[in-house]
Amino acid sequence: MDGNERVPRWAAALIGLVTGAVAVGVSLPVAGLVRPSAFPVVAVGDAAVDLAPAPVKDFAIRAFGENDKTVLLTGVFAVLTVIAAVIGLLAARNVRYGVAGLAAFGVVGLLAVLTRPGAGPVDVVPTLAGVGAAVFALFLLLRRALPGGPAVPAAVPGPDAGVEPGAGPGVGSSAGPGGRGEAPVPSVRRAGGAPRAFDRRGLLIGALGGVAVAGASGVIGRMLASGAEVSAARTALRLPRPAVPAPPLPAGVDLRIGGLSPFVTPNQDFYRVDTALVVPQVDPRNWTLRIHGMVDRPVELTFADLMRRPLIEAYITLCCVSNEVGGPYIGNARWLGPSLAAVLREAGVHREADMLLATSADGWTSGTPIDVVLDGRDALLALAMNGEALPVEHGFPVRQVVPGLYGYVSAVKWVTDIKVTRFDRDQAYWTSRGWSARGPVKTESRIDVPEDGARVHAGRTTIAGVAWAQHKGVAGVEVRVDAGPWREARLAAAPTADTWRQWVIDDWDAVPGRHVIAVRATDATGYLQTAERVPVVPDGATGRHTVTVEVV
Ligand SMILES: Nc1nc2c(c(=O)[nH]1)N[C@H]1C(S)=C(S)[C@@H](COP(=O)(O)O)O[C@H]1N2
Ligand SMILES: [Mo]
Repeated sequence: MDGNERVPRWAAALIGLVTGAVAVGVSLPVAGLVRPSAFPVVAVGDAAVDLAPAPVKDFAIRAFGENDKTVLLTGVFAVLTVIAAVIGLLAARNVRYGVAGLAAFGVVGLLAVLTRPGAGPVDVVPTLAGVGAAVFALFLLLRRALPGGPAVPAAVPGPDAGVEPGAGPGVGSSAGPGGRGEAPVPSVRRAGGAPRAFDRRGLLIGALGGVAVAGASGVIGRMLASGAEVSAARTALRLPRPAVPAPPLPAGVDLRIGGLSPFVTPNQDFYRVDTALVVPQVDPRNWTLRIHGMVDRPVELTFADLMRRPLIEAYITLCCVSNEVGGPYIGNARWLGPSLAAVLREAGVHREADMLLATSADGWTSGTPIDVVLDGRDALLALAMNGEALPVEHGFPVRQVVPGLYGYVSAVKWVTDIKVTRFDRDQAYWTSRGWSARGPVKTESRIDVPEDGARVHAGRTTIAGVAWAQHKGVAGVEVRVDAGPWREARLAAAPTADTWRQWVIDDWDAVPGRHVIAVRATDATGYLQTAERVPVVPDGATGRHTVTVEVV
């Protein structure tokens, strides 16, 4: 140990950080070759999302939202950074501790990787490669920091000679590191008890080398995982014409009011909600959809099979059960795809079956009521969104879309497997985490204009928004200012009952002061949107959206 005490703490921490960077950097391209979800950093993050215990669950459930992914990954990286620095400090005291630390690190990675849905034995390779490279880097850096014969292994009592990577590339050159003009402290060169001095320059050069290796392999890894091929396949796709085109949009479907959500949500503005820390890259050429379980004739469909089927085009408004009253997790698009019901009928669904357990390429599941899918509505295996192939983050190449159901029970993206089953036999992802098994969309409405907290000028003012009651249809919207009477809003047209509907009041006479505007919708069944406030868990929020404005 004696000599190693001469490695200053900062240098020890640096050795740890570079070692950690090498581990992460090397595992990334290997994961790119093996399976992107076998990248241990993401697997640990995914496992954290899935395993979140009860107290963290509310938070994890909000991890429905997409910012939380960045937060989570940043957190994982922050923890990794600290652990790596600690491993460096330990290794400087005794290289065995450092190796043990890296091994522990690897075990956590392996556990996460192997518990991912659909994990196979090859998924251990990226983690093992990363840890192996890190052990190598650790020895190398320690060796450079304390040059001279047995410096590093001397810290390892016993059979260290076998561990010593002395034969490895670069190590031998530490006596005269690659092309360096001047030698390090010459006195440290000789082994055998001669004092060994910390070689700052040697270490820094070694660290730069480590960072370069980590960076280069990280870049290669990103290229491998970037989905360039999938995105090329997506761009090359020629969409067939629909056998059943969507009815032409009636005039006046879009009131074109500034600040009001457009009737059709552009793809780039469409909300995104999923548990995927990295977007699954699914190549349509390798994609298949297996339909099995309680059916007479299990089938496996290719993407070409789907494209050959009669395609239905429909405007359908999709919304998320975790959308708060007035929230943004809702959008309306023109979807295109074969009928899910027709595919199921061909497979021959057993009478006792009541649920479709659909699984995505990344192992997420939804549980959809079969009666809803078979009742004649446009339940689709969608392959296009607003006239283009599904954007990758919205489920390319194929996703389910079922009007009238929240996304978590119906809108599985990157779908690869549909098991025909029963609610009392199988549970889907969110249902096993406290959300209700069946998720019919609740009749709701939202004020888009004016915005909450806005300052508006006194006088004639427009109030506008959207209302939705998918597959029932919106029959009326009323607006109230303060304690005034409910006033009937003018409804924009809607092509079917499956989309949201814009509404407007264009002659509110705003008088100076603070005002609270409230909205409520009535659907075509005569149901009036309840004022009762309930949270999003377990089956969707209710209550009336209000905005408060300052009229000046
Ligand atoms: N594979 C997969 N599909 C999924 C999810 C998911 O986490 N993974 N989330 C669902 C939820 S909760 C919603 S609301 C919709 C959102 O679809 P979007 O991201 O295209 O708006 O996708 C659904 N499909
Ligand atoms: Mo959702």
